[in-house]
Amino acid sequence: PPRKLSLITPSGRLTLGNHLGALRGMVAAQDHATCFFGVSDLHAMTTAHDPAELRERSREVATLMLACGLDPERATLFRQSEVPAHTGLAYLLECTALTGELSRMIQFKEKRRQAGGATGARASLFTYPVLMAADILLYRPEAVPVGDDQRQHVELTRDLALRFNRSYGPVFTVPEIEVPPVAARLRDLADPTRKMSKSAVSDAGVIRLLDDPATVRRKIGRAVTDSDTGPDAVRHDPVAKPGVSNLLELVAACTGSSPEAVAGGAPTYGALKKLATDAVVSVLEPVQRRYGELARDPGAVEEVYAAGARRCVEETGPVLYAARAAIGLG
Ligand code: AQP
Repeated sequence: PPRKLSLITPSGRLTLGNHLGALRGMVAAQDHATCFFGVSDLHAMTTAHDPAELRERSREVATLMLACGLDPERATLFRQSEVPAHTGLAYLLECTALTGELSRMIQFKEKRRQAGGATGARASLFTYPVLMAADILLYRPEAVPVGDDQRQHVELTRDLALRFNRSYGPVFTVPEIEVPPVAARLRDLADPTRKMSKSAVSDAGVIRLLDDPATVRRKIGRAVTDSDTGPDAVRHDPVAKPGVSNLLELVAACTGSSPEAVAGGAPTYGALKKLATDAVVSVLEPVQRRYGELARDPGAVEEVYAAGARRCVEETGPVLYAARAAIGLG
């Protein structure tokens, strides 16, 4: 079976976008791939963070991954920080990477600006793509599915792996870049020009996986639409009607339908928002029920992640060992 690695960063509380765009696909992959699914807690420390909040968010993400259907019998679930090879290999790759190529990373440039420039941005923000390369190379996936925002980082991963192999010997499997099947790309309900993000500054347009039905209804009720009152106001046209199209896509993704079909069943914006609320509540209900059960037994969740970490230590140890030996250590 193919090998698959996916990480979710606890940089905020998980959103419906994370569920529809990532977790659902991870659940499906469990049946046909050897899966490693991680909470990338180290990646949540590249910008200002609060220790207690990080711990709490990591715990919540770990529990929600199970609540969404990830199954420790079929996939290995772990926290990145509990598998020392990630940082161990990252250093060896830092000795392979060049400051020039890291300086060119678009995400670094953007996030450095947001963090207040060179005197506010952490060094880990600069080296983050190298840690990501280590995350990937340790698990030897044949391919990495990437959206546009991560493409440059996976290209760097390939460059580093090829350079290391050329300089020191064939240690790494160089992953192919895979264009993922079009997954739902949810936008912020309050600002449909941006994607729904767990680290968004305002919560108003972000549906969290643990939002109760009243909160879902309120956020969808206030979702931005437009002032079109024509007979065909409810239609899928992402350029002219981003807010309405986002709601149509949201319902389609939740119900396994198409935006056009959804539009056919919703004559007004009010009807569309009612459909959207019902669809989201039905998707969240089983996740929240399962989350409630899991949250009552945090020890059992911890045991799943401890077992996953042990499995990952076994899996990654030989790769790190080979890289250390090749580069001249030990
Ligand atoms: N709005 C979205 N629609 C569909 N999929 C989404 N994903 C994120 N937002 C949406 C997918 O969820 C996974 C999470 O990956 P990540 O934790 O590495 O963070 P991210 O991609 O940067 O997601 P966020 O929620 O926007 O987090 P922040 O705010 O920290 O940047 C990925 O598979 C992503 O595609």
